[in-house]
Amino acid sequence: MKMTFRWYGDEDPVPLDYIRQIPGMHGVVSAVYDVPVGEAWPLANIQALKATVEAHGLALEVIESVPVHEDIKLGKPTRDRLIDNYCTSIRHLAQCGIKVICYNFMPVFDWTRTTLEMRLSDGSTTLGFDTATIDKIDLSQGIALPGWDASYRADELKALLAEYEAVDESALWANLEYFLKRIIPVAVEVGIRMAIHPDDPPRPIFGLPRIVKDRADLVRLLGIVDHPANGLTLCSGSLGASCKNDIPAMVREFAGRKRIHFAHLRNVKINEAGDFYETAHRSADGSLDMAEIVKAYHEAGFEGYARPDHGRMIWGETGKPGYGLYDRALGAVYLNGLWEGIAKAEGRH
Ligand code: DNO
Ligand code: MN
Repeated sequence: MKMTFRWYGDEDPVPLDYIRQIPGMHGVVSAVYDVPVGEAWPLANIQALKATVEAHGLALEVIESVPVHEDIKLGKPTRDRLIDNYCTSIRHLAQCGIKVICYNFMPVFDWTRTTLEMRLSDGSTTLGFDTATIDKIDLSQGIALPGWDASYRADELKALLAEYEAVDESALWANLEYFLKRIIPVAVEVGIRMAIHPDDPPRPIFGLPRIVKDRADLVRLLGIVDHPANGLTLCSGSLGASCKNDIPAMVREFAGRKRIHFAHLRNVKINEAGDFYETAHRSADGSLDMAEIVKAYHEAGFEGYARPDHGRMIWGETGKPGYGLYDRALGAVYLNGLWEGIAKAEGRH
């Protein structure tokens, strides 16, 4: 397991020098942020990012994410040109030594929360999701959702949602299949492993379909192109927000099949209604048994990349919610500690 940390480029308030000081840190996962979604990432931009990261003693082998243009998810005629661009990005990334590309296929919204600063009893703040609040939101008034309110103008959002009226789950599957059948052969050719991130949270939202939310979806997805290049980012906190998902079992199955290339490790406190909030990484702090999850990776001989996914805001830190330095650093060290303990215990038997 190679431990990594998400870094948002030069704008990130967490400097690479600090990330390097986290014990056991192999590298960062990042992206080219100044190219509009849908355009190919120029080689020079990727090379510059890689040089910056490596100059700080860290590796850049995972990209999170190369975003998928909405027209591809909608299956519009423009998708062929956009998929060509996506393939060019894959080729350029491979030329720069990238091994894994994380992406997702969620319509319109990436991860969605109803609060970015829920206060916990220890005074820290965290991200939370409340189903009753979500179900009350009227998107025709624009997005009044934390983290999203500035992303689309009200009229743009309305037009985009109208286009999705024709896209149900089966149409979205067909569009994902079309995309995978075009990009995976390119990934195979250049030695890149694609790793889809599951839907977060794992449920339909605002009437938009979501198709990467449970074991059956993952099995179906991997079957579309049955090759290791068509793989997963297994996000414990995203899938684990549904009490129907058994994360250690999913890890055993899919890491056992060598189809997990990137492990997102975080804990969540959940209830039956689907409400949840993100906790510190320890098993005792949330609903997921993190030790069991890490053990499942260890038993599967996992050699891929992992990262502490999100963290709480602690010790007075401000910045991008979920992506502060301190709690994610504690998470990385805890996860590496679990790994070492499990490795030693198994070595004795
Ligand atoms: C949530 C996060 C996401 C993720 C993207 C990947 O769990 O990991 O922001 O990075 O959805 O495309
Ligand atoms: Mn994740």
